[in-house]
Amino acid sequence: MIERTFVMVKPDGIGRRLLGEVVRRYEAKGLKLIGLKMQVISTALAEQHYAEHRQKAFYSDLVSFITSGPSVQMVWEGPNAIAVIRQLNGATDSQQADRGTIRGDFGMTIRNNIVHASDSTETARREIGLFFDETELMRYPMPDDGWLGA
Ligand code: 3AN
Repeated sequence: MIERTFVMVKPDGIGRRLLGEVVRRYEAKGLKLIGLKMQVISTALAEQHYAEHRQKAFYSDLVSFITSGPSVQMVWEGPNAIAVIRQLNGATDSQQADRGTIRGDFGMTIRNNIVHASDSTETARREIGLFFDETELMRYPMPDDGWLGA
Protein backbone atom coordinates (compact mmCIF):
# COMPACT_ATOMS: atom_id res chain seq x y z
CA MET A 1 0.00 0.00 0.00
CA ILE A 2 1.25 3.49 -0.83
CA GLU A 3 1.71 5.31 2.47
CA ARG A 4 2.75 8.76 3.58
CA THR A 5 4.94 9.20 6.63
CA PHE A 6 6.20 12.14 8.65
CA VAL A 7 9.93 12.54 9.32
CA MET A 8 11.74 15.15 11.36
CA VAL A 9 15.51 15.64 11.27
CA LYS A 10 16.05 16.84 14.83
CA PRO A 11 18.32 19.70 15.98
CA ASP A 12 21.23 17.30 16.54
CA GLY A 13 20.92 15.98 12.98
CA ILE A 14 20.94 19.52 11.58
CA GLY A 15 23.80 20.57 13.86
CA ARG A 16 25.88 17.60 12.74
CA ARG A 17 25.22 18.37 9.04
CA LEU A 18 23.41 15.05 8.56
CA LEU A 19 20.34 16.39 6.73
CA GLY A 20 21.75 15.54 3.30
CA GLU A 21 22.79 12.07 4.44
CA VAL A 22 19.27 11.32 5.74
CA VAL A 23 17.61 12.61 2.56
CA ARG A 24 20.12 10.73 0.39
CA ARG A 25 19.34 7.43 2.10
CA TYR A 26 15.58 7.81 1.69
CA GLU A 27 15.95 8.87 -1.95
CA ALA A 28 18.40 6.07 -2.75
CA LYS A 29 15.95 3.56 -1.27
CA GLY A 30 13.25 4.73 -3.68
CA LEU A 31 11.03 6.89 -1.49
CA LYS A 32 9.46 10.08 -2.80
CA LEU A 33 9.74 13.45 -1.05
CA ILE A 34 6.40 15.28 -1.13
CA GLY A 35 6.79 17.92 1.61
CA LEU A 36 9.68 19.81 3.21
CA LYS A 37 10.13 22.71 5.63
CA MET A 38 12.55 24.02 8.25
CA GLN A 39 11.72 25.79 11.48
CA VAL A 40 12.48 26.10 15.17
CA ILE A 41 9.34 24.43 16.44
CA SER A 42 7.42 26.15 19.23
CA THR A 43 7.02 24.56 22.65
CA ALA A 44 3.26 24.35 22.05
CA LEU A 45 3.76 22.41 18.81
CA ALA A 46 6.40 20.16 20.40
CA GLU A 47 3.99 19.35 23.24
CA GLN A 48 1.29 18.40 20.74
CA HIS A 49 3.73 16.33 18.72
CA TYR A 50 4.97 14.41 21.78
CA ALA A 51 1.60 14.30 23.60
CA GLU A 52 1.75 10.49 23.89
CA HIS A 53 4.91 10.83 26.04
CA ARG A 54 3.47 13.39 28.48
CA GLN A 55 3.66 10.99 31.44
CA LYS A 56 7.21 9.84 30.74
CA ALA A 57 10.16 10.93 32.88
CA PHE A 58 12.03 12.20 29.82
CA TYR A 59 9.13 14.31 28.45
CA SER A 60 10.30 17.81 29.46
CA ASP A 61 13.83 17.00 28.30
CA LEU A 62 12.41 15.76 24.99
CA VAL A 63 10.40 18.97 24.44
CA SER A 64 13.31 21.25 25.32
CA PHE A 65 15.65 19.30 23.04
CA ILE A 66 13.34 19.30 20.01
CA THR A 67 12.79 23.07 20.36
CA SER A 68 16.48 23.86 21.01
CA GLY A 69 17.33 24.71 17.39
CA PRO A 70 16.19 24.36 13.80
CA SER A 71 14.72 21.06 12.68
CA VAL A 72 13.53 19.89 9.26
CA GLN A 73 10.08 18.41 8.71
CA MET A 74 9.37 16.17 5.75
CA VAL A 75 6.67 13.98 4.29
CA TRP A 76 7.81 10.92 2.35
CA GLU A 77 5.65 8.66 0.22
CA GLY A 78 6.04 5.12 -1.07
CA PRO A 79 4.99 1.49 -0.69
CA ASN A 80 4.93 0.73 3.06
CA ALA A 81 6.79 4.00 3.62
CA ILE A 82 6.14 3.99 7.39
CA ALA A 83 7.88 0.67 8.07
CA VAL A 84 10.54 1.21 5.40
CA ILE A 85 11.63 4.53 6.93
CA ARG A 86 11.64 3.18 10.48
CA GLN A 87 13.87 0.36 9.25
CA LEU A 88 16.26 2.85 7.60
CA ASN A 89 16.31 4.91 10.83
CA GLY A 90 17.06 1.97 13.15
CA ALA A 91 16.15 1.33 16.79
CA THR A 92 15.22 4.29 19.04
CA ASP A 93 18.32 3.79 21.19
CA SER A 94 21.17 4.61 18.81
CA GLN A 95 23.59 2.35 20.68
CA GLN A 96 21.31 -0.64 20.04
CA ALA A 97 20.56 0.30 16.43
CA ASP A 98 21.98 -1.95 13.72
CA ARG A 99 24.91 -0.67 11.71
CA GLY A 100 23.74 0.39 8.29
CA THR A 101 20.85 2.33 9.82
CA ILE A 102 20.95 6.11 10.32
CA ARG A 103 20.95 5.85 14.11
CA GLY A 104 23.32 2.85 14.09
CA ASP A 105 25.81 4.68 11.90
CA PHE A 106 25.63 8.18 13.37
CA GLY A 107 24.03 8.12 16.86
CA MET A 108 25.32 7.44 20.35
CA THR A 109 22.36 8.24 22.63
CA ILE A 110 18.61 7.63 22.93
CA ARG A 111 17.73 11.34 23.06
CA ASN A 112 19.99 12.64 20.32
CA ASN A 113 18.92 10.05 17.78
CA ILE A 114 18.96 12.34 14.72
CA VAL A 115 15.55 11.53 13.24
CA HIS A 116 11.93 11.04 14.20
CA ALA A 117 9.50 9.08 12.03
CA SER A 118 5.84 8.12 12.43
CA ASP A 119 5.20 4.62 13.78
CA SER A 120 1.71 3.87 12.36
CA THR A 121 -0.77 5.10 9.75
CA GLU A 122 -2.75 6.84 12.49
CA THR A 123 0.35 8.59 13.88
CA ALA A 124 1.46 9.53 10.37
CA ARG A 125 -1.90 11.17 9.62
CA ARG A 126 -1.81 13.07 12.92
CA GLU A 127 1.81 14.20 12.60
CA ILE A 128 1.52 15.24 8.94
CA GLY A 129 -1.57 17.27 9.87
CA LEU A 130 0.29 19.00 12.73
CA PHE A 131 3.09 20.24 10.49
CA PHE A 132 1.65 20.52 6.96
CA ASP A 133 -1.37 21.83 5.09
CA GLU A 134 -2.59 19.49 2.38
CA THR A 135 -1.70 22.23 -0.16
CA GLU A 136 1.96 21.98 0.92
CA LEU A 137 2.15 18.32 -0.14
CA MET A 138 3.25 17.81 -3.74
CA ARG A 139 1.68 15.47 -6.25
CA TYR A 140 4.00 14.67 -9.12
CA PRO A 141 4.99 11.63 -11.16
CA MET A 142 8.26 9.75 -10.76
CA PRO A 143 9.78 7.78 -13.65
CA ASP A 144 9.72 4.55 -11.61
CA ASP A 145 6.15 4.89 -10.25
CA GLY A 146 5.02 1.86 -12.27
CA TRP A 147 7.60 -0.71 -11.26
CA LEU A 148 7.78 0.41 -7.61
CA GLY A 149 4.11 -0.37 -7.28
CA ALA A 150 3.41 3.30 -6.69
P1 3AN B 1 10.80 6.58 18.22
O1 3AN B 1 11.22 8.01 17.90
O2 3AN B 1 11.84 5.59 17.81
O3 3AN B 1 9.42 6.25 17.75
P2 3AN B 1 9.65 6.85 20.87
O4 3AN B 1 8.41 7.36 20.20
O5 3AN B 1 9.56 5.70 21.81
O6 3AN B 1 10.78 6.51 19.80
O7 3AN B 1 10.31 8.04 21.65
C1 3AN B 1 10.20 9.35 21.21
C2 3AN B 1 11.52 10.05 21.41
O8 3AN B 1 11.75 10.17 22.77
C3 3AN B 1 12.70 9.28 20.85
N1 3AN B 1 12.95 9.60 19.46
C4 3AN B 1 13.82 9.70 21.73
O9 3AN B 1 14.46 10.87 21.20
C5 3AN B 1 13.14 10.08 23.03
N2 3AN B 1 13.33 9.08 24.07
C6 3AN B 1 12.78 7.84 24.11
N3 3AN B 1 13.17 7.21 25.22
C7 3AN B 1 13.97 8.08 25.89
C8 3AN B 1 14.69 8.01 27.10
N4 3AN B 1 14.66 6.94 27.89
N5 3AN B 1 15.42 9.12 27.47
C9 3AN B 1 15.45 10.22 26.70
N6 3AN B 1 14.79 10.33 25.54
C10 3AN B 1 14.07 9.29 25.14
